[in-house]
Amino acid sequence: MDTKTDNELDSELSLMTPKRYKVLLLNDDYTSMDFVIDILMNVFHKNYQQAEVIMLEIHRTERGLCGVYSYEIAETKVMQVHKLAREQGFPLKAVMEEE
Ligand code: TYC
Repeated sequence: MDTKTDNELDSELSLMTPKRYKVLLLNDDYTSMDFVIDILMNVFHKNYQQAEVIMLEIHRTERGLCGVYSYEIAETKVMQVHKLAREQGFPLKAVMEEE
């Protein structure tokens, strides 16, 4: 009988499981606090109170978690942040990291 080891089963399951990606915003000295709050509400669907907490966390610690998504959705969020920031003349950066 073909019996798979626990390690083989674990690695098959992990190959089948789609990876998830954190999207983080980075602090800078020029982007306005209000613009970061707008981004968190409009791109990451936070309410005002949640957005303010996350923005202040980034301001204090240099980066903060905005959400966790599939690769394609995370990539799209990063591009949306950069496009909106560029349009308003802000240097705001977003990055994605495997969870
Ligand atoms: N540090 C910025 C300021 O003092 C505010 C800021 C917060 C900028 C979060 C970027 O991701 C950021 N205006």
